[in-house]
Amino acid sequence: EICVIPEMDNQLVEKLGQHLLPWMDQLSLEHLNPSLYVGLRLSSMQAGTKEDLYLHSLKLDYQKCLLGSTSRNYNNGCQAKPSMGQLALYLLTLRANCEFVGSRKGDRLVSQLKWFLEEEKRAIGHDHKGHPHTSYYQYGLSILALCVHQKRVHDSVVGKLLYAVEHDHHLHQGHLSVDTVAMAGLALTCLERFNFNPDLRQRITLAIQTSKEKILKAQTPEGYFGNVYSTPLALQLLMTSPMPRMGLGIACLKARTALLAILKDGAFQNALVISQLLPVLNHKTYMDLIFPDCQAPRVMLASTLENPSPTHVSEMISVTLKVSSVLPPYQQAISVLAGSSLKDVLEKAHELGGFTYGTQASLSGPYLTTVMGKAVGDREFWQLLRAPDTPLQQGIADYRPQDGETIELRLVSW
Ligand code: B12
Repeated sequence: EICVIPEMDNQLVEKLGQHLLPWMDQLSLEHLNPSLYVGLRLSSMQAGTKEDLYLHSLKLDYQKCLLGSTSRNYNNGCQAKPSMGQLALYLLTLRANCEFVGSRKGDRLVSQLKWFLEEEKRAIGHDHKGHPHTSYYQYGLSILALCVHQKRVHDSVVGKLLYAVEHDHHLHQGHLSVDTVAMAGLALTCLERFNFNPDLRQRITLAIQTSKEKILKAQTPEGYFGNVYSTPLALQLLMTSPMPRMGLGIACLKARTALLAILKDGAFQNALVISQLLPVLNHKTYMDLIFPDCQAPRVMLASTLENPSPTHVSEMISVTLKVSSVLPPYQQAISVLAGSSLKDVLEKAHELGGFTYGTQASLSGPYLTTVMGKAVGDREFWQLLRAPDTPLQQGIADYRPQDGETIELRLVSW
């Protein structure tokens, strides 16, 4: 059986693409997002010169910050070095533009990524009792990035990913992370295609099968794999190759129907998740970065003149903000304009006094790192929940609370 996503309404797909355009005007290192470029190149749409300029900025900044001077107090305007996963996404960006790393600079990037992986391998440890400093998601992503550039990694590095798939090390707080499993599956699929680790061949084939089965089992009654936002990556993996008798075809059709409904609802606001979905809607996956088709015709995206929020409501709503992970606990009803984001609520609470918070820019948007002066420790995070106990599926910038809702910020380990 095969997983196909039949053509979707062009206008709907174009609207998604248009969502990316404003992000592509933001060319500071903090905002540059290699995933956007990859998603657009694997989509049926293009942004013309804006896209070229974006690639140019990505190259300048990433190369400067990754290869720049190593002297401690001279950091050529780089706030922070891109992380392992960001470096991996940058390598995918180059492939999306049909470039191979080849030059001396490129080789240094490859070495850096390999070195990152070695460090992570060490952190996981011989007995697999430890954890990567980043995550298995970034571990898989990095192997994938090297693989599409036809760069091999040691069996011992691949072995850690295999072990994680074989032993459910993708659990986040007891829940299967479908995104992580999908990324691992994509990385292993690439390795299998090139037969880069022949001694591991059987285990790789089996682990790909296992990750697909896990994802199919994680399908919700509505049709999502995991949740709505992990469905794009899950589909990318399922679309890579057929599977014998697993109900694959039906499962994918069901996911497509669910996606279509939620797309019409406008649930895909986040540029990163859009960038993971666009390839799927164009029957492409990250596997297509192995031999990308850079000549494929893509339609030009027109920026919409449509005003962003045609809502003229000035209605106020009340949202209760609660933090119990600190002493004394904080709880306060905050009144904000209807349609405000959770970030607006936090900001308002801050203005009213008695509440502080801090964020860090990430490819998914502002990531909440500090609440009431309490910063997250190793493998901890500030979880966003709707009372009593429902974790939010969106971040503070995207989630828009309803009137009367209670939002809890809870420090948890993962
Ligand atoms: Co998360 N997370 N996550 N996450 N996470 C994903 C991004 C995704 C897509 C998963 C999903 O639901 N399918 C959603 C976002 C959906 C959307 O945008 N609409 C998601 C969500 C919803 C959350 C939470 C909001 C859940 C909650 O609390 N209810 C929280 C964030 C709350 C906050 O702001 N404090 C959350 C937490 C986590 C943990 C478990 C802590 C880890 C991150 C810690 C770590 O890696 N050291 C986590 C991971 C690993 C991921 C995952 C699987 C990979 C991210 C990654 O490494 N990307 C993605 C899956 C995906 O992207 N499809 C989900 C690659 C690197 C290169 O990109 O930007 O540098 P990066 O990575 C950083 C950010 O992604 C950040 O942590 C990464 C490491 O520093 N981060 C952020 C992780 N999750 C989220 C979520 C949001 C909204 C933001 C702004 C940032």
